[in-house]
Amino acid sequence: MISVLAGGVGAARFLKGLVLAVDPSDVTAIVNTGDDTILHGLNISPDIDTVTYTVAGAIDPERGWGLADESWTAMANLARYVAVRPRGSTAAPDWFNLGDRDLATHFYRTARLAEGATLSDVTAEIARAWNLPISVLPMTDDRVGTMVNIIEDGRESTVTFQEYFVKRRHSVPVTGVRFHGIESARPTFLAHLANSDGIIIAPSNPIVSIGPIRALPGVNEALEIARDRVVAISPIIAGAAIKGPADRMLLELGFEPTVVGVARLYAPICGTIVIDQQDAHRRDEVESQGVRCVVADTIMRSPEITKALAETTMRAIRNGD
Ligand code: FO1
Repeated sequence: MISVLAGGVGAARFLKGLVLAVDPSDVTAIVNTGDDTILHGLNISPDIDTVTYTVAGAIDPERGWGLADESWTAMANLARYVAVRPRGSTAAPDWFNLGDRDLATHFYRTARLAEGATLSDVTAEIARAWNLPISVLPMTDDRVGTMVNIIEDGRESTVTFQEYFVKRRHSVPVTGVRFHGIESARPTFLAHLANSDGIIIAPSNPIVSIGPIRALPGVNEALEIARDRVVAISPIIAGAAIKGPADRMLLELGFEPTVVGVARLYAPICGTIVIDQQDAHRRDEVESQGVRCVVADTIMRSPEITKALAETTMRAIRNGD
């Protein structure tokens, strides 16, 4: 069994290549739910949906989130209510775009959770509806919320992850991140970690995508024990993130936004780190952090390149013993 610790777009693209390189029925994606939010009374799990839609081949390829061939009639009609919304009301949140087709997923998830199903159950049902060849598991069935401290107009405040990422287009400085509810949340996947032949840390944001998964009670310790079977793919290439604010966020929170900084963060829990060929000259510095270093093409521009990256990652797992 292969477990993949996953955030959103980068992880989803990697999984799409992994299923070409190994038997997909051996793969479980363990997905961050710290980005989950409730809007319009709907339970929205963006990273789970990004993984599901991408592996299903249904994702919008340009945006990297939401469904292809989407229409936006429901969103357009919200404008009518924005105009009459009383001051202070959070109804009609028009800053978070939910496509008409995508809404069906949130309707189903919300209704099933209201019936008492767990998020794990519902996620498996949605995966089945999309004929996914892999298993998708939320990191926890309990509510965890990533909260971001930001500075805006010179003032510090705390907002939810989506209020930072989408509403403010991750354009404001971050001074801290915490995971509300994490202490009492139970991970769904400790047995998976113990039984996995390999654990892959996908190329996701180390702070807000992999961070919540690691912070669940018992997970970091389980990864330390499994360390020789854990391989991480750096989401940072030549000092920058391909997509999203990972580079800026690392810097703002006092970490080095380079492959060396990523190696330092992951060294306690991973035996090998895969870095991009553009960073090949930093191999010795990465290894000086106490991890083995493998160089590959990590920019997932095509299914062939992504499959080759997955094969390299699998070889690194096998050589970890
Ligand atoms: N990202 C945006 O930048 N703008 C949006 O309006 C937006 C809507 C959205 C709806 C459903 C969904 O599953 C994802 C959505 N995302 C949107 C992406 C999401 O905010 C991020 O991908 C993750 O939370 C970060 O991994």
